[in-house]
Amino acid sequence: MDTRRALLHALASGPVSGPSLADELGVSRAAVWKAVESLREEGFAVESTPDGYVAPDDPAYCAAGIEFELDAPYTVEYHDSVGSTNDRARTLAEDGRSDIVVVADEQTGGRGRLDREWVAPSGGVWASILVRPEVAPARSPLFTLAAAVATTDACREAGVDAGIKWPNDVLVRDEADAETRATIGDRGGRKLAGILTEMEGEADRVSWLVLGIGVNANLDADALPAGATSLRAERAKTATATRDGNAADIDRRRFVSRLLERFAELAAEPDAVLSAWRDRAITLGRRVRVETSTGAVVGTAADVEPPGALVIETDDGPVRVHAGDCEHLREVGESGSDTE
Ligand code: BT5
Repeated sequence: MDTRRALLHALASGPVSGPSLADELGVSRAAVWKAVESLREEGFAVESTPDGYVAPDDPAYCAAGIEFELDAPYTVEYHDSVGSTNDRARTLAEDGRSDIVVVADEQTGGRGRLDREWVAPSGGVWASILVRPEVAPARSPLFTLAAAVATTDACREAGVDAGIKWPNDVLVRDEADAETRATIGDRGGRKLAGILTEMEGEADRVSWLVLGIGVNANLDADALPAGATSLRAERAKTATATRDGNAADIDRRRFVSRLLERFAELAAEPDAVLSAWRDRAITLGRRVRVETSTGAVVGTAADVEPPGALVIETDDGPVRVHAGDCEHLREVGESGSDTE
């Protein structure tokens, strides 16, 4: 463990005396002091007290803040602003790195799937996890599902009742209003988060996977595209906002830590991912229309099968789709006309 990491680890359990940490690690006192200074420069305000160095009460949203007390095997690289955290993670992958998470406060060139734009102003959670799992490329969709489960759980812990729309949107259930329906269609709810997975693989093994996760955290709805919502906007609608005074903002540091811990748990146990995904899905049982590269499939979403295919019961029997854009359709008998 490097000195910075060891210092962060030690700070998690109380005051740290510089000289004894230096002895313990077999490094000079100056090296410990340098590590303290570098944490402070990152924004992690280590205090000097008569008992030794002490961690800040309320660590900032920065690399050391996220790594502090993090129970997951990742290093964090933090940027105030970056083009796209996925692009940065891809560069790190090409440099041979792994188990690193790129986090940014703002992205100036955030990307969705199929080169769509992802709006990512300051205040959101924009993160890309770079891993090298020992699995065949065909199993990689399981990691996208795991990222969706981890994101949903972190949103729920933040007090927002999120669910997953196949394959990778995290939504707050809501009936679309007429305008939303006319412009972007009914997604089954307001979009809170999206996931963009990119990978490089050989025939039988994934070389690297980048799971790009974008969560609208402390943002106002008017900074976001139509049909989107944020954790702050949702919390403001509930009692959480009043209990905390006006603090409807979520603690992004804690949020990212929880998301990473949950993702690490699921990534270590890929066989448990599908059932966790089903439990949080809002798509199953719904009438859907999925636009695939070979055309639209319309029917009832019946199940999700390994490694992440949606099974749709159509008039001509079950059809399995592996990728596409999924729209939730109104049930027969619901008011208004179907969008089919
Ligand atoms: C996604 O694409 O939902 C994947 C988004 C992944 C973003 C993360 S942020 C960290 C990492 N770095 C990146 O550069 N990307 C990843 P897709 O399903 O194609 O949805 C894109 C569509 O969602 C857009 O066409 C808009 O309609 C809508 N959209 C754009 N920004 C949004 C936002 N902030 N919140 C909700 N919807 C948004």
